[in-house]
This record gives sequence, C-alpha cells and structure tokens, in this order.
Amino acid sequence: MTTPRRPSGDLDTICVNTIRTLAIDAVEKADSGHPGTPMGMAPVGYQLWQRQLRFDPADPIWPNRDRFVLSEGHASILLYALLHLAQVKAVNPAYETIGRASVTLEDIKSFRELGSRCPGHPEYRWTSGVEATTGPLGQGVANSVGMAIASLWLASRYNKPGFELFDFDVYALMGDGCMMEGISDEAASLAGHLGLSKLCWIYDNNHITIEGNTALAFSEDVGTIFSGYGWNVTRVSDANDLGSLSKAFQVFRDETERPTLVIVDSHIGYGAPDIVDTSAAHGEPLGAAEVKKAKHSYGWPEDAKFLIPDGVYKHFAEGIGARGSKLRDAWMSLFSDYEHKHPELAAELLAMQRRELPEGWDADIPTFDADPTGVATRDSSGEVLNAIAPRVPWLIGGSADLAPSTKTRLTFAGAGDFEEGNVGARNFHFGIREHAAAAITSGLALSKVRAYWSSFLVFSDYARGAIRLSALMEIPVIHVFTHDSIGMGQDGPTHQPVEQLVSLRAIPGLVVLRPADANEAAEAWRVIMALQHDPVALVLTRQAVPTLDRSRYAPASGLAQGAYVLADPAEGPPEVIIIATGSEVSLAVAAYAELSTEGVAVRVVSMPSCSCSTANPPPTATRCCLLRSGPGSRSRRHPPWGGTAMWAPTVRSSACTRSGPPLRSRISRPSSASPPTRWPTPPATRSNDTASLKHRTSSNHRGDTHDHRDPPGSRPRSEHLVRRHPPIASHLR
Ligand SMILES: Cc1ncc(C[n+]2csc(CCOP(=O)(O)OP(=O)(O)O)c2C)c(N)n1
Repeated sequence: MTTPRRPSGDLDTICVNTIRTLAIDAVEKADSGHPGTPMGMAPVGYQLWQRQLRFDPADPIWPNRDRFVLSEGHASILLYALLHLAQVKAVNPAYETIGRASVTLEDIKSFRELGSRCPGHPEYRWTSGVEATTGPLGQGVANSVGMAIASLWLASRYNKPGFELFDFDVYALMGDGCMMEGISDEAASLAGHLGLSKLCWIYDNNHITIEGNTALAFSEDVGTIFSGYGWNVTRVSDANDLGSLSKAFQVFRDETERPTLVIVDSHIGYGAPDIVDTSAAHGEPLGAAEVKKAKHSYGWPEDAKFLIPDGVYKHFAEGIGARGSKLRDAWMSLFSDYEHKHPELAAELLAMQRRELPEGWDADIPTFDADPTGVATRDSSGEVLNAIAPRVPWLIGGSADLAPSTKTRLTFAGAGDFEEGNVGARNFHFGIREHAAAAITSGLALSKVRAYWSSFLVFSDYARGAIRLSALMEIPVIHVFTHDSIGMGQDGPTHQPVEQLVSLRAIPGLVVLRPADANEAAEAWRVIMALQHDPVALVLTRQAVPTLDRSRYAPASGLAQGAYVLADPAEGPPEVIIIATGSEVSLAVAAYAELSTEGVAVRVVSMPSCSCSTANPPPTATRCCLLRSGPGSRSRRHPPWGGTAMWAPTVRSSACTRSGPPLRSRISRPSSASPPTRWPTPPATRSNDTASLKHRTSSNHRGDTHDHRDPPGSRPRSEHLVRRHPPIASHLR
C-alpha cells in the first residue's frame, strides 16, 4: 500500500478529512474520547457550517446568529475541530471578542487534558462558540427547543416593519442515544405541537451505541414517530453526500410550519476498515495500526498528525467566515437604525442581552401586613411575580400543567398564552413534561430571555438532569417548586416531598430559596431577579403560613444574606438557637415565644438558603437545633450553616468542598436606584461597527457564554462567584 505524501481529493473532501483526522489524532493523543461519530458525521458538520450556518466566527455571540447545539456531546472533538477550522474567536468575560482563537491547535492537541479549551464534553462558558453544555444525552436537543421558541418570541416582540431583527435558526445534532432518551421525546412532542419551524434536528442514524447495534434495544420507526409529532421529516441516505445534505437543509429552510428532522444514515468510524459500523469505533482510540488504515482510506499521509493542509483555513474563511461576517455586519447596521426608530425596544434588547433589569423593575413589589393566619408562599410569590413581570417584558415562563396550583400564571392584561399564532405571549404551557420543561427553560435562558417554569417539589426529581445542567452552565433559570412539605394536602406519600429539598441543596451552584412567609417570598424574587448567572430553585408552600410581624422580628430583607437572625433574647447571649427554613420558621417563632416566657434565652434564625448563608456558627449557644423538613433534619450538614460542594475544574479529578459565597455577593444591583451601566469600550478586533452592538448586546458582566472561567488549578469556582469581575487580563492567555 503506497502512502500519499499529501492529502488528495477536492477541497471539500480535504476539509472533511481534516476534521476526521483531527478527531482521530486528538483522541489518540488523549488516549480517550469518541472518534467514531466525528469520523462519520464530519461531512454533515462541515456542510452545515461551511454552507448553511449564519454564524460569524469573528463574533460568536451576535444575537441573531444561528445556533448549533451538539447534543451528542461525546462527539465534542467534532465541534472543536469546526470551531478551530472556522477560526472562531474567543470572547472574554466582558463579552469582547479577543484576538486569540477560541480553540487553538494546541487546545486540540490537549483534548481532555486539564486546562484545555477542549474538555471531554462541550462546556458553555468555557469554550467560546459552545452554545450549551452537553454530554448527558437528550439535554441539548431539549435546550434547542427553548432556543427555537426564543427565536419566535424575540421576533414577535422586537421585529418591526423593515426591521427583521430576529429570525435565527437552531440546529441540533443528535445520535441514537439522544433519540432514545425520554426528554427528547417530550421536547419533540412540544416542538411539533408548537410548530417550531426554526428548529432542525439532525439525527446521526448510525445504528451503533456503546453496547453494540441499536437493534439490541431500539427498533421504532423514528420517521413515523416524528411525523406523528407533527414534524417535517426528511432523509439523507449517505452522510458523505454533500449535495443531498444541502438539499435537506434547504427543505428545512423552506419549511414554515413545522420543525424538521433530517435523518442522516452514517457510518460510525467511517474509513477505519476494521472497526467501521461497530461499537469499537464509539468511545476509544483507534490504535496506531487502524489510524494508518483510516488515513490511507482518506488519501491522507499516514504518519501526519494534526495536519491542516494548505488552503483549509482559507476555504473556511471564504465560506462560513465571509458569509457570517456579511450577515452580522448587515444586522449591526440594521440595529443601529432600529435604535433611532425604536429606542425603547432597542434599550430593552440591550438590557436583556446583558441580563440587566429595567429601571424601576421592582417598584410594584408589595409588602405584606402581619397576619397570624397568613398566606401560602405560592400565593404571595404569584402576587410578586405578577408585580414584577409587567415591568420586565422579557420575563416569561410557565408550568408543566400546574400553573393553577403553582400560581405562576401571569394574569395581567396582554400576558397571553404562548401557542402557534401567539408567539409573543408570556405564559408557556410545557404540558406534563417536567424534564423537557426545565431544559427548554434553559434554552430560553441561553437565548437571554429571563425564564421560569414550575411544578410540584416532588416532581423536581423528573427534571433533575436539566436542573443540574442549568447550574453547571451558570445560567439564571428560575425553577419554581410548590407543595414543598407534608403540608401539600391529602394526596398522600406519592406527592409528599421528603428528600427533594435536601437533594436540590446538594446540587453545586443551584441557589435553593425557601422563604418563610409572604415578605420573604417578596425578598426572594428581589434577589432572584438580580441574579445574572445563578439558577434558583424557589421552594414554596401550598399551605398558608403566618406573615410575621416585622416590627417585632427582623426585616425580611435579611433573606439576601441566606440566613439571618429573626429574633434574639431580650438580653444576654442565647442559650438555644433555633434555625429553620420556610414553613418551619413560624414554628420556630412560636417556640421562641413560648420558651422566652419560660425564661429561656432563644435566638431564631431564618435560613431561606442553606448554601448561601453567611450566618456565623453559633459560638455561644449551648444547643443549636435545625428545624428542617425531610431526612436532613437528623444529620446536619457540615458545616450546618452553609457548606456546599462545588464543581471541580474542567477536567474534574475530585470535587472540592467549601462554603458557598453569600447570596448577597451574587446579586447585581441594577435596581431603580442604579440605572444600567454603559457599554464596555469596544475592542480593537473589529473597527467597522456602526453600532458596536457586538459589545453592547453581549456585554454581560461575567461574560455569559464563554471564557470567564479561570484555568484549573487556580482558585476554586466558588470564589469566582464572590469576585464577580475577574480581571480581563487573566483571560488573555
Ligand atoms: C443520559 C446519558 N446516559 C448515558 C450516557 C453515556 N453514553 C455516552 S455516549 C452513549 C451512547 C450513545 O450512542 P449514540 O448516540 O448512538 O452515539 P454514537 O455511538 O453514534 O457515537 C452513552 C450511553 C450519557 N452520556 N448520557
């Protein structure tokens, strides 16, 4: 067998094989990873990016860019190769594009190593151009439904005659694994129902998963099922047929009423003769001998490693680069005119992009009078939500069919119900699909709208995978859970949340807030709305709880500290400290009153957030008692006043445990008292911005998509939450 000295084939073929061989070499060098799917799907990724995607590599956060979500996140090296070859630029925490590439060749060479921009699975916020963190199968496609909803919602609110600001498409690449996951079916069902024509799922139909052929466990007719969901289904019988792929994408773009599924027949491990179409190609290096054979079959120099032939970068630059730049520049200039014609809407859009709040957003938040009977926190929360939402037009959300119970419905005139034909409405109906609801809400948040969803606390289990990812992505999704204790009524043990609160508190990065009364519920929303990067689980009662008399007890604004002293002994240090959360606080207050009359010196602490508390350990009390619902009441966490586990850095060797930052420190303060700041200075990387919108629309204090994380080995991430503005210089490596 003769070895070619240089790659053969036309430029398209060479580009496709560059992607394949980068994937092979990266996995080989890392000695782990998933080469098979990148080898099989390289032509699909190439054709989509090079000829279809409206995406500017020089500005990967341009608001109207098409989104590409790699839902089969194990094939991450496919995405990294595309990001590299298209020369996508990195974005810093101030949302400025900086000179260096998002993914360098060195990053690809250090695939899966500590500190590489190419971690095992794509991570939002870590690698510019990654639109969502994926890896747990099915999550990415569900996120993509939220993004496609956002495309319609944003268009409905902001597009005006002559100003088609939003029309972006959303592509998600999925494999058999995503196809089998239940969350995907939930999401597909809703997408079909809503007729999300901006959505295109590309199904890598290679019939192989880890254990072998899909025939082991999967035999349904996917096309028929999706047709039944109301999708437009089209097929490409050979993943290598670039012309057919283009036609399929055109079928998608011509479709105006339904989401599109493109079923692509592909061969996992394409080109590697001994492992093609087998599970051996799925998740391990090919091995030196097979690498040579694969490269030979591509007409590639067998011993070349990480080879990027002459002309490849240029070809990408002339394809996706030139097209994206033109589209993006035209959009910037359109927006500049829009600012003059529709200044208020433009200002909204800019604030939304930076996750800031409009002036006076909190002006109507009510204060609740003391009342021993009180009100359920789900009711007070609903009232507060309805006081905020009219002033924050991009606050949208809904429920998984429980809005009458969770009280999350927006009831003011014009709020409307989101459905086909009314895509500017603000009340969403996720149907009884909790897992998809949470992931779709993440997709909305990734598109910069402020989004919430709701259900009963006990059903948070159904959504846990998506909740966890919202925390890992650091996106401000609001998960509202009601019926938070045995006080949920007569439904019985199936509906009684027992371990859910504890398990939500165990998710690193998730702020769990369990307000004690109506005024704490109001303060909770004040805190939540100002969060820019932290998802929240807001945990509320079904039953009425007393509204505490704040002239006797400390103000509810103490909630922002995570925990605060509600009441102290009349004199002297406390002998007993009672710490309680949510509905147990009123019990603690009753105990305080009774014990005080018996001469016992008691302190009561309300601790709406266990993980964010700044409350000090009780140095003087002889006894400390935590009133909590659920099994955690017996075994105290260590330390009980606020320890929480945090994510370990990108290539995670071990988790580290440390105290979470105070809730207060996570909150930005763009209230009526502090109007939005001006934009950061535009960077020098592009000089022809008429509106410099790149910076304005994307400037978000920590950077929302990309490179704000410090390199592994530096301070643990919990501290990043305290230092909200890491120096930009640290990201200019
Ligand atoms: C929710 C979830 N379950 C299990 C896994 C582990 N896993 C990773 S890849 C994979 C098989 C996926 O098969 P397919 O989508 O066909 O990918 P391909 O073999 O074509 O690369 C599994 C089970 C996962 N990442 N996420």
